[in-house]
Amino acid sequence: MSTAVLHLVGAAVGEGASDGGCKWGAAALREHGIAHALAATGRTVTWSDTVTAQPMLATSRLNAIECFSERLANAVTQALRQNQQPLVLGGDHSCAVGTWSAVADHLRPRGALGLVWIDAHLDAHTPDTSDSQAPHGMPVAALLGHGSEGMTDLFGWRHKVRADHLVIIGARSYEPPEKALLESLGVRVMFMPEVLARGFAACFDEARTLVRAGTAGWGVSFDLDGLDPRDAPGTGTPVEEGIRLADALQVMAGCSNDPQFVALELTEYNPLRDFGGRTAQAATDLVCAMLAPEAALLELAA
Ligand SMILES: [Mn+2]
Repeated sequence: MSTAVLHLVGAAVGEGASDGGCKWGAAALREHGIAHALAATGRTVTWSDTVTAQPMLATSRLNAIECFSERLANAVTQALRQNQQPLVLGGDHSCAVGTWSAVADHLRPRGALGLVWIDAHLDAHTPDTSDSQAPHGMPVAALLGHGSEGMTDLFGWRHKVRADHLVIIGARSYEPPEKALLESLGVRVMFMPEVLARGFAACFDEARTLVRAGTAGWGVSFDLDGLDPRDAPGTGTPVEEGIRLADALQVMAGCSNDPQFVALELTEYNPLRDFGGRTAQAATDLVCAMLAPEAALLELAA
């Protein structure tokens, strides 16, 4: 759907993490010129109002994320109703609950949502298992239907993503209860040793095939900490030995040209740790590669 208008939604949320720096991620990417770079690939780009988490209107951190999720979901729904392609810019990864609940709800009359989740972590905690109680460690569980009702039941229904329609790539830092939940549900996780052994290209191709099968549309939730910190140091929770940026740029280039591709989300950019702006540039290059129209890619290859 790369002919669709690209609808950028800033998700100003850092309350889901222990270090709130990601709250400023979308604003920093905007200032860095991400919209201009996307327009230069040939896409038509529009911004909607930034959705900002409001802890002062909430009763707890979890409640702040629940309220924020609902408001972000409404913004993403508006973009989809206008037949535009959402690009959600986080924000800590708790924003995924709002983003993908909206996409799933939009697709629902036609079928299910497929999701490729790129991340150093599994993000599959629930309030019952999380030591830190940080909601950015919970969106995968919530989308699968486990966790607080305010996160699982947006739009009045649960199980936004089915286990067999979700693939996680790049995981290398997680806790036993998260792995146990995903194993019990049968989610395919490509841990980092598998990515290093088979190569990112083979892994992403397999993941794409899996999430496209039996779904009405698919998308990518890209946590920047899935990348190697040598390429993207400015993230919420960096973990050594990740996916190399050059591989991601090459392998994911043009993936939005698939008519079944619905939305992209980029999360956990922390400008407070991005000295020199290298991570902002990595994030910009990534979204441009993934969202570039066919023509722009052919031009690059020539
Ligand atoms: Mn994450």
